Amino acid sequence: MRILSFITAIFITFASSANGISDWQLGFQTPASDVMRNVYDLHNFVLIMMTAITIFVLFLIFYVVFRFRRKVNPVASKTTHNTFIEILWTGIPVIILIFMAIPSFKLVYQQDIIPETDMTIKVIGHQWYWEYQYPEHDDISFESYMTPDDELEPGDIRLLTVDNHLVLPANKNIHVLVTAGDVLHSFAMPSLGVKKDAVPGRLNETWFNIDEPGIYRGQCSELCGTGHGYMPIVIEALNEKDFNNWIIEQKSKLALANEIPTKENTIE
Ligand SMILES: [Cu+2]
Repeated sequence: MRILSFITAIFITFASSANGISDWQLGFQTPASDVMRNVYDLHNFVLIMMTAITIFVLFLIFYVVFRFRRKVNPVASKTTHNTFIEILWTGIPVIILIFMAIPSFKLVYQQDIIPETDMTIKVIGHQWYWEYQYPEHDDISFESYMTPDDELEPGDIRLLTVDNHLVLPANKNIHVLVTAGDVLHSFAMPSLGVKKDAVPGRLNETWFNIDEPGIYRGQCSELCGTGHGYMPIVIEALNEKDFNNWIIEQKSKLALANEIPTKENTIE
């Protein structure tokens, strides 16, 4: 049991690091939502089971190879059936699978059933950027492009930095509508336990609740063309007050933009 907890500890150590991301990372990003914590726990639980089963089967193979080799066991047994053992090796795996299935189904429903939500955002995948809309906040909307290498500031993470963050409140249930404007994309945020296909002409929905303010990073996760690797997702979670201020700021920007006369809205 000590070895098993050691193996799990290695994975956990690799997974938890500042900002949830580190060089040569093995394992998951640090969970930042309740759903992801459950995904993480289920993963570790199954990992322990898998490790135990693998070691046990390996032990059996070695035991049979050595114990029944020709030298020490010249006359081979002719046994072909043993009802008791067959009941055992059918029954025990069934019990193990049930133990894995129960938390697994619980998790599937936790992800799938959208609770009462506090706000809705719409995410639209494009070749190769994301568009974010806030239908409940005066239709604020903007596009989010990856920052190219030659424009990165010190401390920016290459391929995971964007010009406009998806700004959201922390500790709120957020309803996410996902679609695409051209081809298939996928909105994936590993630390929140979210991955939803963005399908042209179809509106998919999911939800998440971010634990605390911070920066969270994801990527498009459905091959969508040559720029697929260059459309990261950056969520900036703010506390409620900062988020409300951000909304006010965006609304005034919107109002200002509408006031400036353009060719289309100037009366001649
Ligand atoms: Cu893609």
